[in-house]
Formats: sequence, structure tokens, C-alpha cells
Amino acid sequence: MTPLTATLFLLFLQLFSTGCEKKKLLIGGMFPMSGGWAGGIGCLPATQLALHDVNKNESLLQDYELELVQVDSKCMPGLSLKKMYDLLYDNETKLILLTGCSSVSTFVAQAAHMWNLTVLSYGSSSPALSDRQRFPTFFRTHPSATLNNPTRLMLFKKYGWQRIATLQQTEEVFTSTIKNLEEVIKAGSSVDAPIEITVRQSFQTDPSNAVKSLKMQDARIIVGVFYEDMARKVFCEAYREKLYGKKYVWLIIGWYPDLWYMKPDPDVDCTPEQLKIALEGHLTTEVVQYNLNGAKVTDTGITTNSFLERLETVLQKLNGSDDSASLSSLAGFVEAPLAYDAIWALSFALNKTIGDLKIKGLSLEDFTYQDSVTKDTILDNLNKTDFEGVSGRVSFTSTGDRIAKIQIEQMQNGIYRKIGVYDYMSDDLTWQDNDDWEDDHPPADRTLIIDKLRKISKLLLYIMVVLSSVGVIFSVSAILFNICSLRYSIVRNSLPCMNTLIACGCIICLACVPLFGIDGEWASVEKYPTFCQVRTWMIMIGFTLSYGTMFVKVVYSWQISKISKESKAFKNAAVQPDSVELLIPKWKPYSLLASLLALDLIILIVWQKLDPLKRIVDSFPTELPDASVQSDIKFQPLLERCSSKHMTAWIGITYGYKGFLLIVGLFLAYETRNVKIRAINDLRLLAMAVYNIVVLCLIAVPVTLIIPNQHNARFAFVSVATIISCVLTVALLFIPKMLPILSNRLDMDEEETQKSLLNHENEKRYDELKKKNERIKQEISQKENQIQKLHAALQRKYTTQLSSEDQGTSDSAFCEDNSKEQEPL
Ligand code: ABU
Repeated sequence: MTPLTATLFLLFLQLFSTGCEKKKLLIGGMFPMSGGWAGGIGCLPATQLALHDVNKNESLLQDYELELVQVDSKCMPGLSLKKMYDLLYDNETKLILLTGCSSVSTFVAQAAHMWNLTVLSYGSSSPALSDRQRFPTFFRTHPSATLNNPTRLMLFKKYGWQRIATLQQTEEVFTSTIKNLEEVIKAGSSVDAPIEITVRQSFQTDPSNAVKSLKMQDARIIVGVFYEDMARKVFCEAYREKLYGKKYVWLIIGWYPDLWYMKPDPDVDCTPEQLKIALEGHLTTEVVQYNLNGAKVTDTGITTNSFLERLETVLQKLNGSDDSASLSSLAGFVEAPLAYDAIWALSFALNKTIGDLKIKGLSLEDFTYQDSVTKDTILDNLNKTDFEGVSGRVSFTSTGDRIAKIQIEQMQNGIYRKIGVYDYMSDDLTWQDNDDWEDDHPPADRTLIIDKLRKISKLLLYIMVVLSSVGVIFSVSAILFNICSLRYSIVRNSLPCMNTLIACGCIICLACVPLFGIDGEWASVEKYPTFCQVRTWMIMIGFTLSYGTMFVKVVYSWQISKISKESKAFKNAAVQPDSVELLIPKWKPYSLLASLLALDLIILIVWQKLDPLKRIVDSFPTELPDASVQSDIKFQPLLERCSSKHMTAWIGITYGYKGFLLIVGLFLAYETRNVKIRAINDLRLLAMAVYNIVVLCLIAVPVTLIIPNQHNARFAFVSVATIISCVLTVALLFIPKMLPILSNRLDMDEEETQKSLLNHENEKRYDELKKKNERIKQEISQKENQIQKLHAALQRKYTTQLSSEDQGTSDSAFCEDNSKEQEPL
């Protein structure tokens, strides 16, 4: 061969080879090989498979070859920006950027349009990325996480969960997911069964406090959105806090690889076994990322099954493992079909773009970062994408999102099991009925709080009712006795009318005892306020009738004794019954009693009109039915009581006024204990009754104020104090009068009784007077005897004189003698 021939041959070869060589279209690929979502591990091989298949395909991009220039973004936004600059400003212009991991895509897609670059993501779920203003050149084959939210709402409704808690990592991808969940819930929950997010917790890198708060706030149904590395930390904390088991359901992201919790993680202090325990039964929702018809040949030329087989072969070679189970636990394995389809979607769009650009006299290989025409044409064609890929139907909404079905899985014995598929667009749920729950039913969304009204012990109530009834019978008997025994001075001289009023007051107070024990068991909610009113009226009137009358009696006695002491006529002498009326008219004490009653009535009427008593229910800390058992049921102890708006003021007025009467009564009773008033013969006993009431009131009132929540103790205390004070009062005032009369020692008795009622000084004086009286009586009878003797003697003498007159005696001599005889008289 001559040199010319050789030169021509080489030139021809060069020309031929140049003509056959495909033009490279460069794709800048960012793959997270580590970090929150290390999806590059599964997605990079899938992308390479797709590039291989596309480049091999004769009908696509004939003159072009797609080439990937990849970098590791580590799922870190800051680093990814640096890597993006490296990609843009190495020697060759990139036509498209391929991204994974939402936080990276958010940064890259926000900046890329400045270089007229289109960003296509195979692994970004952030709902925030659907914002066309912010991300004008962004497309993704990965569906938005918002697609999970209608499915979550469907699950809430299906299981009857209304109180939802959320736990999120503070990344925009999760913040926007939860924001969208709130909107979906708001729009989709019905008025009859409203669903609401009641607890919201978030964390950046350490979820311990957030998990503790969830526990404290009794969160049961927890929607958790966080990256896989954080998920291990969250469930380790949930294990420690015992936020798992039959009472709790976690709904988390479904795109973590299988057995993600087994991955060794130096940042997590729990063993895989512990994580497995904490994760048991949790639910996941995730977009179906592979074609449900695995055997169907897709528009990419292969079936989903064959794609997965090829991917597994590649991954086995890369990872040196032939266990398909362990391959599915590689990060990004789930999203691999999305990465494969992303390259195909790009190829279809670029294929169309070639023709479109040709018309405009442009070509793909001439693309520069200033070329907005090419960029717009690519975007236009990506928008029109519609093909059947290995991940299902690939088409984009106006915001660049994909539409897909959602798969629901549950962890059963440490393995994810598919339990249903939900098509949000057609609201079609395919439920497999294989969900499994520890208690055979899904947990409740809250602890069932059952109201438990604290009631007075029936036995205690019956005992008090019996005792108070005995007291009433005794008081009624005392009144009857009082009325029937008025002919006895012992009764007559004790102001019997007042004693009857005292006993009546005691009967009213005793009748209040059963009313103190009325609670929800006996009175309906509507009737309860009536009981409140009735018993307040009764106890106030009863107290004034009993104690008020005693007070009046004591005041009356004190006034009499004071006046009698000052008056010379009564000095050092007992005031006689007839004299009392002269000192102070009897209507006066009754008018004082009437004033006290009138004051009561005024207070009660004003109280009832202005601020009526109502049924108030106090609640106490919830109690477990059985402290040893983890239960969904708790009891809420409730206690009814009567109260009004300004109860403290009313209590202050009533107690203040009654307290004043008690103190003054006590003082006067002490002062008059030794006073001698025949008309009021039971002053000493009255004083004792006053002491008894004062002491019991002084003990009972503060104690009942201190233990308002101990309903049984309070009731027992108030009832016993009422019964004792009433029965003792009636007993002290009536029994010393009843005994002598009823034992028929009437005559001797009256004196004896009187004697017993008078004080010692009186007794001595009485004995002296009695002796003196007897002496006088004796003297009188002696004188009478003498008179009779004289009379007899005179008669004899007169008879003798009459007979001697006959014999000549005169009348004047008889008179003289008679006067002489009468003198000693
Ligand atoms: N399925 C992976 C999504 C990762 C991300 O949105 O960051």
C-alpha cells in the first residue's frame, strides 16, 4: 500500500468511526450512599441498568449515548451543593441532574434552574418539592409523601382512631408531610367522628425527649416520619419508655429496607432484638414502587420481574451475597424501579426533544447552561411523559408528581407483611384481612376513661339513717312528754315551750343526716341541686331552732339574773316563777328567736336567688382498675358536691354569724351556770348542752373543711356530730325531768326533784325553812290544843254559870273572866 492509499484509508476509517460514534449526553447523578436515606446503594445499579438498556435500544436516542457522572451526596444538603458545583464546572456540560434524598433535591432543584438544568429525582418524597414556583424544573418518579396521607386517614377511619399523635424529624420533607396530613385530616374527617392530631412532637437528632412526651401525653396512635437512621433511635427510645405493645400503634414510613432495624448502628444503644420487640405490630404505608403485574412486558421492554432478577444479580456481584432476602434489606432497593424508570422517562423525553429542537435548529449536544430553549423543550416533553414502567404507570402531574397506589404493611414477627393496597384516586381499598393484633383487636386511640362517681358507703348511710331515726323518735317522745307534763312544776318551770322548740330544731337537724348522704346513687343530676337547697335550708333552720332557742334561753336567764342581782327585792333570793314576767316580759326572748330565724331566712333567700346552689363535680387523678395490669381502661373518680359561684362568701357569712352565736352563747352559759331562777330550773343542764354543741361544732366544722374529698369520712363525721349534739341536747334537757315523773314519784318527787334541781345553797336554805315551818306547825297545833282545852273549860264554866244564874249570877263577870282566859292567846 502506497503512503497516499494508506493515508486515505486512515482518513476514511477516522471519518467512518466519527460518523458511527454516538454523541454523549451527560447526566450529573447524585446518589446518597450513606446518611438518612442511603438509597444510592440500590438506585445507582438500577440507574446503570437503565442506561445500559436505553443506550442499547435502537429506537431511542439513536445518535446519542447517555452517560452518567455520579457523585455521593451522603443525603447531606450542604455537601450536595458543593458536589453540584463540581458537576457543573468540570470539563463537560451536564444536560440533566439526577437526585435522590429530599433534602438534597430541595437544595439542588432550587438552584439548578439558574443553569437551565432540569432535575429529575428517583428518590425524593418531600411534599415541599411540589412547589412549581420554588422548583420550576423539578420532576420525580418518586411519588410525594402526601400520597400516604389519604391512606393514613383511611386507616384511622377503618380502625376508629380519632386521637392521633405525630412525631417528626425536623426536616422539610417531614414537616411538609405532617402539614399535609393535618390538611387531609381536616378535609376528610367527618363531624360525627372527628379525627384530630392531639399531640405533636418533633426532634432534630435526639428523639428521647419527644418520645417521653408522647408517653406522658398518652399518645396511642403515633404517625412517625423520620429517616431510617433516626427510626432506630426512635424505636430504641420507645423500647425504653415502653411505648409499644398492645396499647400502641406506630404508623411509619414504608420505604425503609426490610430488616432495617437489624443494621448495626453505633448511635443506637438497643439490640436488634429490643428494636424488634418495640416494632412489632407497627404499620407502614408506602407508594407501590413496582408494577403490580410483574410478568407484564412494560414500555421499557422488560417485565418488572426480570428487572428485579437482573438487579439482584448486579447487587449480588456488588455485595458478594446471593441471599435475595438480604438484598431487599439494602437501602434504595425499594426505590430501584423508580430510578430505572427515571432514566427511561428521561430518554423518552429527550428522544422527543431531539426532533423538537431540530425544528428550531438546535440540538441536544449544543446545550449550554444559558440555553433556556432546550431546557423548556425538555420540560415540555417530560410533562408529556406517559408510559408503563417497571414501577407502574409513569406520568407526572402539573407539579411534577407521580400518581400511584399505596401499599400498607404490618410488621409481624419482625417481618413486613402486606395487609392491603389503597388507591386514593378511586378510593378503592384491597384489604387482605391478615392484620394481626396482640389483643385480637386494634388498640384504642386513647385510654378509655370511665367516670366513677364516688358514692357514700351504703352500710355507713344505713347506720347513720338508723341512728338519726332513733334520735328523731327520742326527740318526738321528749316533745310529747313536755306537752303532757305541763302540770308538773319541774316541767312548767323550765320554759317548756322553748324546750319544745329546741327538740323541734334537733329533729330537723337529725332529718338532715340522710340528706347529707344523698349522692348520684339516689338523686339524678337534675334533682341534685334541689337536695342541695333543701338540706341547706333544713340545717340552717334546724340549727337556729335548736341552738338559737338555747341561746335565747341563756340570754334570757342572764338578763333575769342580772336584773335580779341589781334589784334589792331579789338580792340573794331565787327568782320566783311569778316574778320572772315582772322582770322581762316573756315575748322578748321569743322575739329574739324570731329575729334569728328571720336573719336565716334573709340569708337563705338572698343566697338562693342570687347564687343558687348547684351540683359541682370534682375530678381526681385517674386510677387503674388493677395497677398490675396494662390496661386501656382507667377510672376517673368524680365527687359531687353542692356549691355556688360565691360559695366562700356564703360560707363566711353563715359560719361567721353562727360562730358568733356559739361564742356568745358559750360565754353566757358559763356566766349563768349557777344562777337561781325558779322559773328556769334547767340552766345548769342548758349550759352543758351549749358546751356540747359548741365543742362539737368547733371540731366538726374545721375537720369537714379539711377533708372535703374523703366523702365517707366527711359524711360519717358530720352525721355523727349532728346526731351526738342533737341527742345529747334533748337528753340533757328532758331526761332529768322525765325520770322522776315517769317513775311515779310524783308528790314526794316534786319536792325531791325540785330539790335536786336546786343548788346546794338552795338546798340548805330549803331544809332550814322546812324545819322552821314544821316548828311553826307544831306550835300552831299546840296552841290549837290549848285553845280547844280552854274552849272546853269555858263551855263547862258557862254551863255551870247558867245553872248558877238560875241561882242569881251576872253576864259581866263571864266577859271579864273570858278576857282573862283569852289573854294568853
Ligand atoms: N423513599 C425514599 C425517600 C427519601 C427522601 O424523600 O428523602
